[in-house]
Amino acid sequence: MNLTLSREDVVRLCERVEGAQARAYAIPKLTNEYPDMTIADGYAVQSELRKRFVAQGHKLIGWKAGLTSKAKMQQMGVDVPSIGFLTDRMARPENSAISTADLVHPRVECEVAFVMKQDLRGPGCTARDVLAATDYVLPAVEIIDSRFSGFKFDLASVIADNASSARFVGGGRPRYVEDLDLRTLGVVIEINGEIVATGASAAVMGHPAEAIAMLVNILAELGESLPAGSFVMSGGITEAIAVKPGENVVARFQDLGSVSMRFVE
Ligand code: 0L1
Ligand code: MG
Repeated sequence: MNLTLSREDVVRLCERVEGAQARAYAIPKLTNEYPDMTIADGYAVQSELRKRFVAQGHKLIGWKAGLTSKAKMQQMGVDVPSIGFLTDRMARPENSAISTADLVHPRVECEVAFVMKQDLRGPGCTARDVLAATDYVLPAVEIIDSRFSGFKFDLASVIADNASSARFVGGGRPRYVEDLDLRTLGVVIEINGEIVATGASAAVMGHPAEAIAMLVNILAELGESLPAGSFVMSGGITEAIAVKPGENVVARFQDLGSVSMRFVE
């Protein structure tokens, strides 16, 4: 991986992203100041943030693949997927009230989440390896929150901002992968009872397990692996939908049940 940032710059950018996440304010994309920033630099800032959170007592519970569907890539103007880490502080229970006061640009995505029963290590991890290492899958909603002003960003900046990770809700009906066709699961997102997006799980790289394999292979480039017990989200099946206080969101997944939450001030 091609690093251009010095250690001091990585720490400085990590503090900037951490401040924006913790106090919910928008910041300019990082490449305004560091135009040569690479994807590897973005991951260096993200890794610094992860280590800082863990040192502060946050528990790393898994990872997410992001920008894994054409709809998402087109929506955000990027052409390569990304990964981010998930901690216990980002988890919210099903049917809970989620505050928007501590978020900058909250948007929801419906995703298939995997819970792993075996460690996985890249490079060369395949979708078949992922399916063999999966304990079960369940439906999830990710609440992403880009901290960049006016959604103006590039891949290096998004990756530094932990791929816009903010909150997530898992729920519905956990199922074994052998009992499902994970490529053809239909999903519908409703806001206040109205359908706002529909899709099928093949939108995620042809099969959501492909996104998890990609994630494991990126982890290998970062010198990391995916431990058994991890909760891993495979990426939004439709474009992301902006949410605001007063909205009830229900994501209905074929064969996996539904996941609900409401947004409040
Ligand atoms: O979860 C994701 O697809 C990551 C999205 C990163 C960019 C955005 O904020 O939409
Ligand atoms: Mg997502």
